[in-house]
Formats: sequence, C-alpha cells, structure tokens
Amino acid sequence: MTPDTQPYPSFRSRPERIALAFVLLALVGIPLAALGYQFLLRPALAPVRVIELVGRLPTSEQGGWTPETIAVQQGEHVRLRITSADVVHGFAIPKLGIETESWVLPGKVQEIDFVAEQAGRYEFLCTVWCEAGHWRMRGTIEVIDPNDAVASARDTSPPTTNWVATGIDIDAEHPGEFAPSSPPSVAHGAELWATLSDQPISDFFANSDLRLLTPSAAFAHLSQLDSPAADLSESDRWDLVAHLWAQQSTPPMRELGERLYQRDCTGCHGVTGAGDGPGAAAIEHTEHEHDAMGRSVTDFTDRSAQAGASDLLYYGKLVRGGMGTSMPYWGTIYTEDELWAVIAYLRGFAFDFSP
Ligand SMILES: [Cu+2]
Repeated sequence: MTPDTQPYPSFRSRPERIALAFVLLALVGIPLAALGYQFLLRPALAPVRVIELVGRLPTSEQGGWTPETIAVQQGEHVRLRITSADVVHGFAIPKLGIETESWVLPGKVQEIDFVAEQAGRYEFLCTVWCEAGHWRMRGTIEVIDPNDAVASARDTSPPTTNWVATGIDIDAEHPGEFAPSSPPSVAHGAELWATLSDQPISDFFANSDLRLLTPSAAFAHLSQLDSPAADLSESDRWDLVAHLWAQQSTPPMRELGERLYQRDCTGCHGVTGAGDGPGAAAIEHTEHEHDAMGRSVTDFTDRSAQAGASDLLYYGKLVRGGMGTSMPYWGTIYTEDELWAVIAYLRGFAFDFSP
C-alpha cells in the first residue's frame, strides 16, 4: 500500500507522534486538573467552620437548640455537628434544602457539610415530634454577605400574598354552607366535566381564582348556574367541585405536600389528618384551656370545615401559624411552592384523589 492510497492520514515520524501526544495531554489534562482543583484540592484547603449543635426537649431547662442563633459568612464552608442531649430529635433547614439523613440520637453525632450561597435568615427546626413543646425547637441561621447588609437581613418568608387584605378571619370557625356527605371523587368529577363542556360553567371557573373560593361556594355556583350541572345529583356536583380543585395542583406537588405534612404536621394533626396526633391530646390539656379563642387542633377529615375553607385561608393559617397554639409560623420555613403543596395535599383528606 502506498501512502497515496491510504484513506486516512497517519503519523509515521517519531516527532509527529510526540507532538500528537502533547496535544492530547493538553486537551485532556488541563480540564482534569481544573476539575481536580475545584472539587478536591480547593475544598480540602478551605477552612471549615465547625458548629456544634445540641438538641434538648423544649420543656427542659435550656430546652431547644443550643445555640439557637448561628451566623455564618456567605460562601463559608460550614460543618454542623448535631446531637441530642435527651431523646430522638430530627434536624432540617428547609429553605436551604438541608436535612439530617436519619434521626438525631442522644450520644451520636451527625455531620452536615454545606456552603450557604444565598445571604438571608433561615429557620432550622426539629423534624421529629419529641413532646408537646416540639414546635418550639427552632432556631435561625443567618448567612451574612459582608458587602450587602440588606441581603443578610432578608427574611426568607414568602412574599405575603394579600390574604390579609381579603379580610379572612383565620381564627373563626368556618363550616361550609354546603358540605359533601362522603369524600367527592376527583376521577368521577373529571369524567363528568368532560361530558358537560358547558359554556356558563367553564366561563365562570375560568374567570374565578379558585384559591379565593371555598368548595362550598363553588358547589353553590354549580347548583345555581343555568346549566346542565344544576340538574346533576348532589354527589355528582361535589365530584365536579373536587375535580376543579384537583386541577389546581399536580401529583408531584401533592407528593411534595405529603412529604412535608408527614414530616411536620402529623405530630398534632395525625397521619390521617383527623387531628389526633400524639401532640393533640397534650395541647388540649395544657395550652388549649388557656387559648381564649377556644381553638382545637384542626381535623382535616371534617368535610364541612374543609368545604368552608378556601385555599387562601389555609395559606394564611400556615404562613402566620397558630398564634398562641403549638403551630409554628411555616411562612418562615416553607417556600411559596411548599406552602401550596401542603394545601393541595390537605384537600386529599376530604376529596378522593384516587384515579
Ligand atoms: Cu422535636
């Protein structure tokens, strides 16, 4: 075979081969060295700020987290060493996406390494229902940007939607004028909706913000509108209402809501939403009798109460927290998306979301 007939050029001389080796080395070696520096050498060289954090039952002396406030520099490499002085606790800084992998056990230390990139004030909390005062096991971590005092002081609470302006009294009882006698079926409601294709109804709901409306009010509208929906049975109309509410969220959103609810709310509201968590009884006996408003732990399986509650009412309750009760101000802990996800999941205690 002569050189002219070869289909591809080849490097026959020794200097050419050496030159090629150098080119390849540069092409592969330089990015590798940069990555190695970024992910191996630099973290190893950077100083790590170690913070010891101890959890104690809130009712004990020095109860809660010690320390309760932590300040770190933006971009600083922080290592939290978390332990418990008494019972099983949990630990999370929800808005930084930080959570211990498992329980915080007495005598055992869990380490969490992180770099806080965003200046601001973040709440951390216990994620295991440890006793009636569990909700008090919270503290704040402040991430300081030395060049931006405003950013450092920024509260990470969600922007207050104008639920206050709506004049909703979030502490009042709010039974629905109408309520379903059994959990309305989202799946059946979707089927009915598809067959209705009715202009007055679609127009009405396209122009209403369902977050401001109660299911009871939506049911009343369906019953009054001059449309075939008004001729449906009561239970069918409730299925339509459930379908409309289900449209407000997606399955992944409700899954997120479920994770948060099961982690943060079951202590008092119970696994099935019936307001019968281990904390509920303790609250009734200790705090509740001092609660001038006479509130008790909300039972989300109470269909009348759910029918009378707009999503915005739940939003307000979550953001503000149950002032004077054991409920924290979730507004400083959850993101806006997380707040709406929890609300979407709560509806599942009254509506049947099964396909
Ligand atoms: Cu706890």
